Amino acid sequence: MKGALFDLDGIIADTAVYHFEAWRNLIKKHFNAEIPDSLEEKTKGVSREDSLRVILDYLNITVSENEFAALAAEKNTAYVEALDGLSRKDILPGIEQLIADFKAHHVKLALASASKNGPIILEKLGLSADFDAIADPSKVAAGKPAPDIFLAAAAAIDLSPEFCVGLEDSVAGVTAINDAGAVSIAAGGKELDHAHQRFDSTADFTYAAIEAAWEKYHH
Ligand code: B16
Ligand code: MG
Repeated sequence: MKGALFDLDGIIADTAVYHFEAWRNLIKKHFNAEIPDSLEEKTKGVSREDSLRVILDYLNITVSENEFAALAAEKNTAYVEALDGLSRKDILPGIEQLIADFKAHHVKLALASASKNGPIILEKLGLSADFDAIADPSKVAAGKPAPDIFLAAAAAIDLSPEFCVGLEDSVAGVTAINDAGAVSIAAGGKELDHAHQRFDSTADFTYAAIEAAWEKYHH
């Protein structure tokens, strides 16, 4: 195991709640409609534009291209405002120790997030210096569940994906890691059982358990 490819939202920090809250408020304000909790999983790991498409399709709402772009931009402004108070205390359980252990074992770290706000978030969490690379989601052809962002993250740390583990909390993200050829480690419920190794929470992410999973499942 030479590299770790990290998802951000739901793995490093609990920002998923802010994403969904921003979508909820936007849809309420513009269409006076509610979005059900069941849509949250369908927007996890999915790009801003694809998330908006999922929500509008669910509500049977059609908008012009300009309105679509304006809605996506307004959501992002609200989301970034909500991130204002984000700091080290918002790092999810187990993650700081895991990062320290990866570094002690010379495992390189790359961010493989669908979020264009990844660099700002790492900065606020005080983790920027720990990462060797951040894959740019605006430069990959297809978003998760396509493997592209994980392939880009592995390439950014000069590693073939087979030497890497990928850490994810979303259905789309686990599929992306598997198709990239890395070993998938998930935090979450049974919807993530397609991962090579699933834990209930990031608190269970120990270096020893992740290394054991890589030894068992890499090809
Ligand atoms: P942004 P991840 C994803 O991040 C989120 O899970 C998803 O809900 C969001 O729509 C996407 O980032 C895009 O984020 O609007 O900030 O560019 O889980 O891949 O780290
Ligand atoms: Mg995620």
